[in-house]
Amino acid sequence: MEQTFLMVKPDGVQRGLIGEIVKRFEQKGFQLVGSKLMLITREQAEYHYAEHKGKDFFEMLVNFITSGPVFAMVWEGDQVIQLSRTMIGKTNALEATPGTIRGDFAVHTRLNLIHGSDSPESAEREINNFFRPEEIMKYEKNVQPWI
Ligand code: RTP
Ligand code: MG
Repeated sequence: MEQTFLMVKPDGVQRGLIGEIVKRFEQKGFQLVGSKLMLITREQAEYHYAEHKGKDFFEMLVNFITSGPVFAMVWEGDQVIQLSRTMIGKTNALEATPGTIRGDFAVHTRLNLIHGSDSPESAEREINNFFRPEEIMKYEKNVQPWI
């Protein structure tokens, strides 16, 4: 079963959108297996966004993501990595369509509410950056197999 790392960014926490965002993934049929409200360190942020090191927005990105509490989550389900990226919407605010989280709630590319892992390798790396193994819950959900 696939897992992904999702994180409500400081703007989403400030705007009171944690519940709305969690609701969407629950309703889709994914399973929440880890979550916490936390302040992330500069080291964690730089590691998380290492692929963007050297770009003009890197400093701003690290400053923003460490500026206040984030809501870090691990979600599990079939194809959860790709499907959650679809639910999140495009990075560019002008391309994030209505119906997606960014399309419905965000105006700016840099204040885009939520992060989602973009591949199985990123998901593993990001989960390990933010969670200890004992913080991930394994539990049976009593639902029918069609979700
Ligand atoms: P994220 O990693 O936060 O989930 O977002 P993403 O995959 O959709 O986008 P990515 O390309 O990984 O970029 C990471 C974050 O950097 C900011 N960004 N600003 N041209 C820009 O000003 C620019 N490009 C990216 C966004 O906050 C984006 O979420
Ligand atoms: Mg990314």
